[in-house]
Amino acid sequence: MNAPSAISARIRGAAEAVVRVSEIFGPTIQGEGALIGLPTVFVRTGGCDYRCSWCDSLHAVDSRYRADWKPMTSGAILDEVRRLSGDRPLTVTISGGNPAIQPLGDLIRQGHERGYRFALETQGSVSQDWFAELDMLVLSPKPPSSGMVTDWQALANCVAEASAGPRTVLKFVVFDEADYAFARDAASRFPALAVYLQPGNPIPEGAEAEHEAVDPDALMRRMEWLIDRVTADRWFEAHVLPQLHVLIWGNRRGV
Ligand code: MET
Repeated sequence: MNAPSAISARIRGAAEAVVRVSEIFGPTIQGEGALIGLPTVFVRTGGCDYRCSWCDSLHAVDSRYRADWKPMTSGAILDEVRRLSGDRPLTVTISGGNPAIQPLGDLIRQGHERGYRFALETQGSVSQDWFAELDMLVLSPKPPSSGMVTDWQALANCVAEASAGPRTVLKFVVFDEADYAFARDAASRFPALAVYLQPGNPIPEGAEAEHEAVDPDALMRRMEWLIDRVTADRWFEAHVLPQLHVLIWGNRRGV
């Protein structure tokens, strides 16, 4: 007779959803997109269904770092967020990896009870019903330079799950003309969503993704190119922003 214990194990499992966490750090500022400059604590989950060629967070993506990912309950994550923020509610940024493959509904609900807000960053390949409980959903479909292919139906499902809840925005990394064309096309499919564009941050030749070195001049030239591109096109709804954290800290982790 193992049915009751199987059921109680399931109930226990549901009550203690475990999230794979790569790192929790802050407070710092959100470095990019719609919430740029806003103080935040980052919760970075481990594991991703994508392998972007220029991934800047491989330590949260590549399974060779898997041993560093800690299984944490929602309660343990919230305790750490509260400790880091001195128990003063702020906007928590959930990133990854792809955080959409983790069970995060409990964390959002428990955090809301304490006054915390939640912004989630994902490529939009996986949707969850708890998207509706977020405060902001940042969908960041990956352009051709990433080597990934966007599943438009999956992205539309993400937008639909969030339609009654958070503010949803689109964020694009743009390295070249093909990426720019991709961003225009993707944005035209979701005309109600605000668009944030940022120039790509090339990982220097031979360097690891986590390497600190960046070339700020090259980044500014890409920024200028992107602004020229957007204004020449009269794409007046798009926001163009640099990655502020890269300008300040390079590719350093934990800031
Ligand atoms: N996968 C998420 C996104 O695409 C988190 C950042 S990418 C490492 O927005």
